[in-house]
Amino acid sequence: MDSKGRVVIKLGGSLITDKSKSKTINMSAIDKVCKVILKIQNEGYNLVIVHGAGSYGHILAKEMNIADGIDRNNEHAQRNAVKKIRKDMLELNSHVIESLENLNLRVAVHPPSKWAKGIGMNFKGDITIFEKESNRVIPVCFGDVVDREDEFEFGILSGDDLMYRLSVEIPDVKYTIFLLGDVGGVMDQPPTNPDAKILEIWSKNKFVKTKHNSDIDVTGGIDLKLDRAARISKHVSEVWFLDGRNPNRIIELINDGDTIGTKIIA
Ligand code: IP8
Repeated sequence: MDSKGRVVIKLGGSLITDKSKSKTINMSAIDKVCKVILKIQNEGYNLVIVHGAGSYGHILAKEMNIADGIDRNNEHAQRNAVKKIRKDMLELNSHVIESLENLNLRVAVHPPSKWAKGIGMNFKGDITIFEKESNRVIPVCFGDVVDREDEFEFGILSGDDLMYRLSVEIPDVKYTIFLLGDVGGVMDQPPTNPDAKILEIWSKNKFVKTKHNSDIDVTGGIDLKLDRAARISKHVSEVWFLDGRNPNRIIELINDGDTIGTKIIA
């Protein structure tokens, strides 16, 4: 079957792990999303999967100040932490891969520490490896600790920056989906407020007070995601923030053109 185009999906770290407790996996959430990924492939789309770090990356990265690069006074401990976070990210990734493979989906994993250098949207790395897979093989990557070519030596490359580059540079992306762990989309008020409602549309010039737990997240939480999503929406017409706990909404979106969640426009 000819492909209907590509769907790029990020499984947020707060969906696939408990972000507050070191290395706690949410396997049932992963399995639920992977079943939907199978359905999307059966609908005739190619997929690209990115996942966040959750409690397999953010807690130790925060504790050891990895996002700010090398600290000469704490070099040895930091280098050990970099190794440990990379190993933990591979462990988290292996849970996602196992879930996909249990459904007989074929995958190709591209750990950023092996092919990307630098942080932020302009990191260096050959994105074309993600379009070279043969049909129906799903390329997978994740937020990671990467090397930097400057005096900082290493830093954190967020899955949200990977989402930007992959959505914009790989041809034929029809949908870019950010799956969130604890909300149904972008909320009109901090999600802790019981009156908070899901915004149907979010655009950059609309001010929204978001909740960002800076105690845990070393990248940029919802604000980084929204910035990258708005930039992606200049190139991809369907960019959405959806509730990862209800992944069937992706199918609804693809089949009916609409669903519960937030559409991002630049
Ligand atoms: O959760 C962060 O990636 P993100 C990666 O996609 C690490 O922002 C290792 C903390």
